[in-house]
Amino acid sequence: MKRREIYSDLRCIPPVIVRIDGRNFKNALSRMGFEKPYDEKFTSAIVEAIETFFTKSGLSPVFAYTFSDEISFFFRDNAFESRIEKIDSIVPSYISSAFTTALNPSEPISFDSRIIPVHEEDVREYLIWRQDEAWRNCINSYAYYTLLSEGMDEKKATAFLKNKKSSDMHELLFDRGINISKVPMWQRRGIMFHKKENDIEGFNPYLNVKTTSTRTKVFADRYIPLFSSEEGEAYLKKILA
Ligand SMILES: Nc1nc2c(ncn2[C@@H]2O[C@H](COP(=O)(O)OP(=O)(O)O)[C@@H](O)[C@H]2O)c(=O)[nH]1
Ligand SMILES: [Mg+2]
Repeated sequence: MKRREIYSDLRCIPPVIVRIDGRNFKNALSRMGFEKPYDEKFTSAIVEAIETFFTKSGLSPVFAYTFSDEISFFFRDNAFESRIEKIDSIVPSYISSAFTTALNPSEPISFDSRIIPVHEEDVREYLIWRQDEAWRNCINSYAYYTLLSEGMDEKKATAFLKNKKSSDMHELLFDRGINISKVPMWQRRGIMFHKKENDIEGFNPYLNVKTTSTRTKVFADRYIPLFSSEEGEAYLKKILA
């Protein structure tokens, strides 16, 4: 029987990005009564789950990037000896569980998972792509729920917004008093997590000297630059250094 576990030796080659995405979150979050299009409680629980992942899972991503219901992790090391079944099951199950611990949602939730092999120099292009999606998702969600609030049904709103240019949706919202470029930055650009080393000043009473030690903390950054900008390039360089 053991020989039938034919996928267990499938391996990837690091570095890799692991992206997980909430399954059916549009309906699930709506059923559970989360605010639309963005719910601070939901996002705080995702943030807490990612921080727990960094500090307690024993896995060591270089960074994580999240918006809406998806999270990308970047791994340089060969966690689980790079076994695909391990990575694709443990990462999403850990986050599901950490999210549930943080928020105690009224229904079970789950995430799918995929592994994307990348070269170090592809990471910026990947993040530019996902951040573009964060922006599209942001403007589209605001427009969609605005139309629903005016009494349009879901099918009609989806059809109405299909193939609409960002600038048209921008205008649609502006006419209704919503300036999309002024909504919180994390909704437009996503949230980045990376490790930050802090110097901790202490005192050794036996030796009667001041001491300095470094502590690594996870930092959830809700004010990130556009990865496509020069500032974004410098920002990523620092995180990847
Ligand atoms: N109500 C609510 N929905 C959200 C929030 N964040 C993400 N979503 C929804 O989650 C969905 C994520 O998109 P996608 O993964 O393509 O759809 P899924 O297949 O339903 O998970 C979008 O429809 C978002 O509107 C939130 O904070 N509140
Ligand atoms: Mg989803």
